[in-house]
Amino acid sequence: MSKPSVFVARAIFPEVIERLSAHFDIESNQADTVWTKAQLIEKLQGKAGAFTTSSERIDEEVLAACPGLKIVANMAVGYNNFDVAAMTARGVLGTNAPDVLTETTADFGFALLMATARRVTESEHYLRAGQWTKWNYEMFSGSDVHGATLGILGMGRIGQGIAKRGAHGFGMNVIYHNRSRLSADLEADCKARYVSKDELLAQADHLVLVLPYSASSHHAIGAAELARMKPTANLINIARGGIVDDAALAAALRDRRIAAAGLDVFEGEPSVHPDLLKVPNVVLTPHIASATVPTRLAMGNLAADNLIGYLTQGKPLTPLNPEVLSQ
Ligand code: 8YV
Repeated sequence: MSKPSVFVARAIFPEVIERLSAHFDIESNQADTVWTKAQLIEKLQGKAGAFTTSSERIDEEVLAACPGLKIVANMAVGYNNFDVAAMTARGVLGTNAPDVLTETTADFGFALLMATARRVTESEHYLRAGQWTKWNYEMFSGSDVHGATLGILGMGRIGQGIAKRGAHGFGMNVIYHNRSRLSADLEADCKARYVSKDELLAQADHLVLVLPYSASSHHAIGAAELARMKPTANLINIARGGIVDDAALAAALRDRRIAAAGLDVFEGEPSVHPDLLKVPNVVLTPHIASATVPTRLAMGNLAADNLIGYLTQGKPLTPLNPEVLSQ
Protein backbone atom coordinates (compact mmCIF):
# COMPACT_ATOMS: atom_id res chain seq x y z
CA MET A 1 0.00 0.00 0.00
CA SER A 2 1.36 3.45 -0.83
CA LYS A 3 2.04 5.83 2.02
CA PRO A 4 -0.04 9.00 2.48
CA SER A 5 1.65 12.14 1.14
CA VAL A 6 2.56 14.98 3.50
CA PHE A 7 3.88 18.44 2.68
CA VAL A 8 6.26 20.01 5.20
CA ALA A 9 5.81 23.68 4.40
CA ARG A 10 8.99 25.10 5.95
CA ALA A 11 12.49 23.90 6.89
CA ILE A 12 12.62 21.83 10.04
CA PHE A 13 15.07 19.62 11.97
CA PRO A 14 16.26 16.69 9.77
CA GLU A 15 15.31 14.22 12.53
CA VAL A 16 11.68 15.40 12.30
CA ILE A 17 11.73 14.85 8.51
CA GLU A 18 13.23 11.41 9.13
CA ARG A 19 10.46 10.45 11.57
CA LEU A 20 7.80 11.61 9.14
CA SER A 21 9.47 9.74 6.26
CA ALA A 22 9.00 6.42 8.08
CA HIS A 23 5.23 6.85 7.68
CA PHE A 24 4.66 9.20 4.75
CA ASP A 25 5.86 10.24 1.31
CA ILE A 26 7.32 13.58 2.26
CA GLU A 27 7.75 16.70 0.17
CA SER A 28 9.87 18.99 2.31
CA ASN A 29 11.19 22.54 1.96
CA GLN A 30 14.64 22.49 3.52
CA ALA A 31 15.51 25.53 1.37
CA ASP A 32 12.90 27.31 3.57
CA THR A 33 11.04 29.09 0.78
CA VAL A 34 8.15 31.24 2.02
CA TRP A 35 5.22 30.32 -0.26
CA THR A 36 2.62 32.54 -1.82
CA LYS A 37 -0.94 31.27 -1.44
CA ALA A 38 -0.95 30.00 -5.05
CA GLN A 39 2.32 28.12 -4.49
CA LEU A 40 1.03 26.63 -1.23
CA ILE A 41 -2.11 25.42 -3.00
CA GLU A 42 0.02 23.85 -5.73
CA LYS A 43 2.27 22.13 -3.17
CA LEU A 44 -0.75 20.73 -1.30
CA GLN A 45 -2.24 18.99 -4.34
CA GLY A 46 -2.52 15.26 -3.62
CA LYS A 47 -1.36 15.72 0.00
CA ALA A 48 -3.27 14.18 2.91
CA GLY A 49 -1.33 16.15 5.50
CA ALA A 50 0.48 19.45 5.91
CA PHE A 51 3.07 20.48 8.51
CA THR A 52 2.81 24.26 8.86
CA THR A 53 4.20 27.18 10.84
CA SER A 54 2.44 30.44 11.68
CA SER A 55 3.50 31.82 8.30
CA GLU A 56 1.19 29.56 6.27
CA ARG A 57 -2.43 30.72 6.18
CA ILE A 58 -4.94 27.88 5.86
CA ASP A 59 -8.25 29.45 4.86
CA GLU A 60 -11.36 28.54 2.87
CA GLU A 61 -9.66 29.32 -0.45
CA VAL A 62 -6.78 26.94 0.30
CA LEU A 63 -9.09 24.25 1.67
CA ALA A 64 -11.46 24.45 -1.32
CA ALA A 65 -8.53 24.06 -3.70
CA CYS A 66 -7.03 21.07 -1.82
CA PRO A 67 -9.83 18.52 -1.42
CA GLY A 68 -7.46 15.65 -0.48
CA LEU A 69 -6.24 17.40 2.66
CA LYS A 70 -7.17 15.65 5.93
CA ILE A 71 -4.97 17.30 8.55
CA VAL A 72 -2.91 20.45 8.99
CA ALA A 73 -0.49 20.29 11.92
CA ASN A 74 0.77 23.68 13.09
CA MET A 75 4.19 23.87 14.74
CA ALA A 76 2.94 26.64 17.03
CA VAL A 77 0.63 26.98 20.00
CA GLY A 78 -1.09 29.95 18.34
CA TYR A 79 -3.28 29.06 15.36
CA ASN A 80 -4.69 32.35 14.11
CA ASN A 81 -3.25 31.34 10.71
CA PHE A 82 -6.02 28.68 10.57
CA ASP A 83 -9.66 29.30 9.74
CA VAL A 84 -10.77 26.56 12.12
CA ALA A 85 -14.48 26.91 11.25
CA ALA A 86 -13.72 26.43 7.55
CA MET A 87 -11.51 23.44 8.38
CA THR A 88 -14.27 21.84 10.44
CA ALA A 89 -16.85 22.48 7.72
CA ARG A 90 -14.58 20.70 5.23
CA GLY A 91 -13.70 17.85 7.61
CA VAL A 92 -10.04 18.88 7.87
CA LEU A 93 -8.44 18.38 11.26
CA GLY A 94 -6.26 21.16 12.67
CA THR A 95 -3.71 20.59 15.43
CA ASN A 96 -1.43 22.98 17.33
CA ALA A 97 1.62 22.52 19.58
CA PRO A 98 0.70 23.53 23.15
CA ASP A 99 2.53 22.91 26.46
CA VAL A 100 5.96 22.03 25.04
CA LEU A 101 6.86 25.73 24.68
CA THR A 102 5.23 27.12 27.83
CA GLU A 103 8.29 27.49 30.08
CA THR A 104 10.68 28.57 27.31
CA THR A 105 8.24 31.24 26.16
CA ALA A 106 7.66 32.43 29.74
CA ASP A 107 11.45 32.65 30.17
CA PHE A 108 11.64 34.85 27.11
CA GLY A 109 8.76 37.04 28.25
CA PHE A 110 10.77 37.70 31.36
CA ALA A 111 13.97 38.27 29.39
CA LEU A 112 12.20 40.91 27.30
CA LEU A 113 10.70 42.49 30.42
CA MET A 114 14.14 42.71 32.07
CA ALA A 115 15.87 43.97 28.92
CA THR A 116 13.19 46.63 28.48
CA ALA A 117 13.08 47.76 32.11
CA ARG A 118 16.87 47.97 32.38
CA ARG A 119 17.49 49.34 28.87
CA VAL A 120 19.86 46.52 27.96
CA THR A 121 19.84 46.81 24.17
CA GLU A 122 19.75 50.62 24.10
CA SER A 123 22.82 50.83 26.36
CA GLU A 124 24.62 48.14 24.37
CA HIS A 125 24.10 50.10 21.13
CA TYR A 126 25.54 53.18 22.86
CA LEU A 127 28.60 51.22 23.97
CA ARG A 128 29.15 49.57 20.56
CA ALA A 129 28.87 52.99 18.89
CA GLY A 130 31.84 54.16 20.97
CA GLN A 131 29.75 56.73 22.85
CA TRP A 132 30.73 55.53 26.34
CA THR A 133 33.44 57.99 27.32
CA LYS A 134 32.58 58.46 31.01
CA TRP A 135 30.29 57.08 33.71
CA ASN A 136 27.40 59.26 34.83
CA TYR A 137 25.06 58.81 37.80
CA GLU A 138 21.89 58.78 35.71
CA MET A 139 23.02 57.08 32.53
CA PHE A 140 20.53 54.47 31.32
CA SER A 141 18.47 54.58 34.49
CA GLY A 142 15.63 52.17 34.04
CA SER A 143 12.79 50.90 36.17
CA ASP A 144 12.91 48.34 38.96
CA VAL A 145 11.54 44.88 38.33
CA HIS A 146 11.71 43.45 41.86
CA GLY A 147 8.79 44.55 43.98
CA ALA A 148 7.04 46.27 41.05
CA THR A 149 3.50 45.52 39.87
CA LEU A 150 3.43 42.95 37.08
CA GLY A 151 0.28 43.04 34.96
CA ILE A 152 -0.58 40.12 32.71
CA LEU A 153 -3.23 40.30 29.99
CA GLY A 154 -4.15 36.72 28.98
CA MET A 155 -3.65 34.22 31.78
CA GLY A 156 -3.22 30.90 29.97
CA ARG A 157 -0.31 28.56 30.58
CA ILE A 158 2.35 31.03 29.42
CA GLY A 159 0.79 33.90 31.39
CA GLN A 160 0.81 31.74 34.50
CA GLY A 161 4.48 30.89 33.89
CA ILE A 162 5.32 34.59 33.75
CA ALA A 163 3.25 35.29 36.88
CA LYS A 164 5.15 32.60 38.83
CA ARG A 165 8.51 33.96 37.74
CA GLY A 166 7.47 37.45 38.80
CA ALA A 167 5.84 36.53 42.11
CA HIS A 168 8.24 33.85 43.33
CA GLY A 169 11.49 35.02 41.73
CA PHE A 170 11.22 38.80 41.91
CA GLY A 171 8.71 39.44 44.68
CA MET A 172 6.41 41.25 42.27
CA ASN A 173 2.83 42.15 42.99
CA VAL A 174 1.02 40.23 40.23
CA ILE A 175 -2.34 41.29 38.78
CA TYR A 176 -4.04 39.83 35.71
CA HIS A 177 -7.00 40.10 33.43
CA ASN A 178 -8.36 37.25 31.35
CA ARG A 179 -11.59 36.27 29.58
CA SER A 180 -12.27 33.93 32.51
CA ARG A 181 -10.95 34.11 36.02
CA LEU A 182 -8.54 31.36 37.20
CA SER A 183 -9.53 28.91 39.94
CA ALA A 184 -8.58 29.95 43.48
CA ASP A 185 -5.86 27.23 43.49
CA LEU A 186 -4.24 28.52 40.30
CA GLU A 187 -4.45 32.13 41.54
CA ALA A 188 -2.70 31.04 44.76
CA ASP A 189 0.03 29.17 42.77
CA CYS A 190 0.68 32.29 40.71
CA LYS A 191 0.12 34.69 43.65
CA ALA A 192 -1.99 36.63 41.15
CA ARG A 193 -4.99 38.87 41.73
CA TYR A 194 -7.79 39.21 39.15
CA VAL A 195 -8.60 42.81 38.12
CA SER A 196 -10.59 44.53 35.36
CA LYS A 197 -8.75 45.45 32.17
CA ASP A 198 -8.95 49.14 33.15
CA GLU A 199 -7.39 48.46 36.55
CA LEU A 200 -4.70 46.35 34.91
CA LEU A 201 -3.79 49.19 32.54
CA ALA A 202 -3.78 51.78 35.32
CA GLN A 203 -1.80 49.79 37.90
CA ALA A 204 0.82 47.77 35.99
CA ASP A 205 4.45 48.90 36.06
CA HIS A 206 5.21 46.13 33.58
CA LEU A 207 2.34 44.91 31.41
CA VAL A 208 2.89 41.63 29.56
CA LEU A 209 0.53 40.57 26.75
CA VAL A 210 0.06 36.81 26.37
CA LEU A 211 -3.44 36.54 24.91
CA PRO A 212 -4.34 34.74 21.67
CA TYR A 213 -5.02 36.82 18.56
CA SER A 214 -8.61 36.89 17.30
CA ALA A 215 -10.96 39.49 15.85
CA SER A 216 -11.89 40.40 19.43
CA SER A 217 -8.28 40.92 20.58
CA HIS A 218 -7.33 42.99 17.49
CA HIS A 219 -5.81 46.26 18.80
CA ALA A 220 -6.67 45.30 22.39
CA ILE A 221 -3.91 47.81 23.15
CA GLY A 222 -4.44 50.97 21.11
CA ALA A 223 -4.18 54.71 21.76
CA ALA A 224 -6.97 54.71 24.38
CA GLU A 225 -5.44 51.84 26.37
CA LEU A 226 -1.93 53.29 26.16
CA ALA A 227 -3.33 56.57 27.53
CA ARG A 228 -4.57 54.73 30.63
CA MET A 229 -1.11 53.32 31.43
CA LYS A 230 1.38 54.95 33.80
CA PRO A 231 3.93 57.20 32.05
CA THR A 232 6.59 55.08 33.76
CA ALA A 233 5.12 51.75 32.53
CA ASN A 234 6.70 49.15 30.24
CA LEU A 235 4.66 47.16 27.73
CA ILE A 236 5.79 43.69 26.60
CA ASN A 237 4.14 41.83 23.68
CA ILE A 238 5.05 38.15 23.22
CA ALA A 239 1.54 37.21 22.03
CA ARG A 240 0.80 38.10 18.41
CA GLY A 241 1.15 41.03 16.10
CA GLY A 242 -2.11 42.92 15.72
CA ILE A 243 -2.97 42.77 19.43
CA VAL A 244 -1.10 46.08 19.76
CA ASP A 245 -1.73 49.00 17.42
CA ASP A 246 1.95 49.42 16.51
CA ALA A 247 1.51 52.95 15.07
CA ALA A 248 -0.20 54.13 18.29
CA LEU A 249 2.50 52.45 20.39
CA ALA A 250 5.32 54.09 18.40
CA ALA A 251 3.66 57.50 18.97
CA ALA A 252 3.25 56.81 22.72
CA LEU A 253 6.91 55.78 23.00
CA ARG A 254 8.09 58.80 21.00
CA ASP A 255 6.09 61.19 23.21
CA ARG A 256 7.13 59.29 26.37
CA ARG A 257 3.50 58.65 27.27
CA ILE A 258 4.78 55.24 28.40
CA ALA A 259 8.41 54.59 29.31
CA ALA A 260 9.34 51.66 27.10
CA ALA A 261 8.22 48.55 25.25
CA GLY A 262 9.60 45.13 24.41
CA LEU A 263 8.15 43.51 21.30
CA ASP A 264 8.69 40.03 19.89
CA VAL A 265 5.69 40.14 17.53
CA PHE A 266 4.48 42.76 15.06
CA GLU A 267 1.54 43.65 12.86
CA GLY A 268 2.40 42.36 9.37
CA GLU A 269 5.65 40.72 10.49
CA PRO A 270 8.34 40.20 9.29
CA SER A 271 7.75 43.86 8.39
CA VAL A 272 8.10 46.19 11.36
CA HIS A 273 6.32 49.55 11.55
CA PRO A 274 8.99 52.12 10.51
CA ASP A 275 8.11 54.43 13.42
CA LEU A 276 9.05 51.69 15.91
CA LEU A 277 12.52 51.56 14.36
CA LYS A 278 12.95 55.29 15.04
CA VAL A 279 12.33 55.24 18.80
CA PRO A 280 15.14 54.22 21.16
CA ASN A 281 12.96 53.09 24.07
CA VAL A 282 11.83 49.83 22.52
CA VAL A 283 13.51 46.42 22.49
CA LEU A 284 12.71 44.56 19.25
CA THR A 285 13.20 40.83 18.64
CA PRO A 286 12.16 38.73 15.60
CA HIS A 287 9.47 36.40 17.03
CA ILE A 288 11.91 34.21 18.97
CA ALA A 289 10.10 33.60 22.26
CA SER A 290 10.04 29.81 21.77
CA ALA A 291 13.48 29.67 20.17
CA THR A 292 15.61 27.17 22.05
CA VAL A 293 16.73 24.01 20.29
CA PRO A 294 15.03 21.58 22.71
CA THR A 295 11.75 23.52 22.57
CA ARG A 296 11.68 23.98 18.80
CA LEU A 297 12.51 20.26 18.45
CA ALA A 298 9.68 19.35 20.84
CA MET A 299 7.30 21.57 18.84
CA GLY A 300 8.39 19.92 15.57
CA ASN A 301 8.02 16.45 17.08
CA LEU A 302 4.56 17.27 18.44
CA ALA A 303 3.39 18.45 15.00
CA ALA A 304 4.88 15.26 13.51
CA ASP A 305 3.17 13.12 16.20
CA ASN A 306 -0.15 14.72 15.32
CA LEU A 307 0.31 13.83 11.63
CA ILE A 308 1.46 10.28 12.43
CA GLY A 309 -1.24 9.72 15.08
CA TYR A 310 -4.08 10.95 12.88
CA LEU A 311 -3.10 9.61 9.48
CA THR A 312 -2.02 6.16 10.72
CA GLN A 313 -4.49 5.54 13.60
CA GLY A 314 -7.05 8.35 13.57
CA LYS A 315 -5.65 9.56 16.91
CA PRO A 316 -4.15 13.07 16.97
CA LEU A 317 -2.60 14.32 20.22
CA THR A 318 -3.69 17.95 20.30
CA PRO A 319 -6.69 18.47 17.99
CA LEU A 320 -8.20 21.96 17.67
CA ASN A 321 -11.48 20.78 16.14
CA PRO A 322 -12.03 17.27 17.60
CA GLU A 323 -15.56 17.26 16.15
CA VAL A 324 -13.89 16.28 12.85
CA LEU A 325 -12.95 12.94 14.46
CA SER A 326 -16.61 11.91 14.73
CA GLN A 327 -17.71 13.28 11.35
C1 8YV B 1 6.38 29.85 16.82
C2 8YV B 1 4.58 30.99 18.24
O1 8YV B 1 7.75 29.75 16.82
O2 8YV B 1 3.87 28.90 19.04
C3 8YV B 1 3.55 30.02 18.67
O3 8YV B 1 2.35 30.38 18.64
O4 8YV B 1 4.30 32.12 18.06
C4 8YV B 1 6.01 30.57 18.07
O5 8YV B 1 6.37 29.76 19.15
C5 8YV B 1 5.99 30.44 15.53
O6 8YV B 1 4.66 30.81 15.50
C6 8YV B 1 6.28 29.45 14.39
O7 8YV B 1 5.20 28.67 14.00
